[in-house]
Amino acid sequence: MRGGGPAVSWDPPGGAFHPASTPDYLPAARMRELQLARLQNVVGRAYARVPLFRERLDARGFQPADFRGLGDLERLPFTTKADLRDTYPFGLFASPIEDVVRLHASSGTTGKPIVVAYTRADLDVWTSVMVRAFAACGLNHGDIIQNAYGYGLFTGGLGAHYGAESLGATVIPVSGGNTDRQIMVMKDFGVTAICCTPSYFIHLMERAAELGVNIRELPLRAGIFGAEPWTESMRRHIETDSGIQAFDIYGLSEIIGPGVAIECPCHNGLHIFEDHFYPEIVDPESGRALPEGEEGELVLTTLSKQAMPMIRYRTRDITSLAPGPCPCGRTVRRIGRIGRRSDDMIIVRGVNVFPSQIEAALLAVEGALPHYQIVLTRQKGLDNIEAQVEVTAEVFSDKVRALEGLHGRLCDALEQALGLRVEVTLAAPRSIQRSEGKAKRVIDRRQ
Ligand code: DLL
Repeated sequence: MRGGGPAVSWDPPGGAFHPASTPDYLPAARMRELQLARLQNVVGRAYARVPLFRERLDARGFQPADFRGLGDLERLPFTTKADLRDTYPFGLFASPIEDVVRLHASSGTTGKPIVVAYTRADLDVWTSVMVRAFAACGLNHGDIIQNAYGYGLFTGGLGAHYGAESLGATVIPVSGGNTDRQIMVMKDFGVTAICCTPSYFIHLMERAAELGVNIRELPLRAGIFGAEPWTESMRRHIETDSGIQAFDIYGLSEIIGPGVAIECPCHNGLHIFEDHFYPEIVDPESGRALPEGEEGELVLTTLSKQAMPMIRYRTRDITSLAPGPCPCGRTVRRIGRIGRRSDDMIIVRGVNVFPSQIEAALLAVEGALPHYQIVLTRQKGLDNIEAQVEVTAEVFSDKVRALEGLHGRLCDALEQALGLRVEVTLAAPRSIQRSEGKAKRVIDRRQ
């Protein structure tokens, strides 16, 4: 279980894990050498075993042997989600099915899911990056980790599970849902860290308060939150109300699941486990590589995946490579928080709007809660955008004048942020549906 990449070290059985011995601290030049060797290997493997990739390389007149430097990556074709759909279910596998020891799937917005595969060695890599991810959040042997990511075809549950277990922490595989039981577990089992989506944690905080449980008085000190976009305002809300430290974890099924990148306690970007996942940032329109610091679409290449290598996978997630070193001492590069996807842009009356802009604007106004939904409708050919946002019980039971004041402030904040008048509806506390996994923020009724 503890393989997957260069050595990582633990004290004798059951002892503490030492992140300093991981590739997170490799000098950049050594990391580039390692990446090049692994890239050459993965390109050769994909060429030999994945017909779609071979056809595309042949069409370009490019042979794996032509791959001599990291700069050659740009000469390779992209892989997209459509490629996964078109070859459903097993068409991109580079290992025979008998060597595949696990399948996961991610539900698409339409039709069939996309299927992802792991060999034994792939699972070991996944476990090793999740160990490093937890360690980056300051967790170790002795921590009690409540894993509230869903177990099943979703990668969150099992991905976090094996990482936490291999770290030597005590894992509670509670999975998502059953909120009252989650709170009982958190309180009775002395949980020190929790893994779930940020929106679900907010729901847990709210329910805990209703049940008279004060999270601040529990040993809980860290949350490993990801699988959906969230904002700095959301982090502030979580940290202020619960007293825990909130860490952002990023990943996607196509690449491995959770554990592609994670924040350290400096919270200035997410460290990529770049000995296994090679990052590029490209212009989402032209596909051209962008320099460090510029925002664009994250493209990832797996460097060690056997069962399903992904070459230049277009994640559609928009971010940038953070410049400069991190004070934590890790040398691996960082990406900025992923606030949006290239495909979650809403166009309303000709204005481009991202849900994250709406979240940031709403949460900046006192009295608004981080429970909101965006509803799009079309009347007589004209688009309408409505933001439904819950307000605190005090505000809701307050005088009409106070409600009107808040309504006005929210409308103004949104107009300023988006350059668009948004219809705001103040919703009663608990009236917007809570999610146990990824929150559904946008309801598009325009079709
Ligand atoms: O969400 C894997 C995961 C599980 C990540 C648990 C973190 C924690 P998918 O279901 O394939 O995999 O969804 C991947 O979710 O392309 C992003 O758009 C979004 N996403 C994941 N993490 C973050 C994050 C898992 N920290 C898609 N911030 C990705 C913003 C995120 N978006």
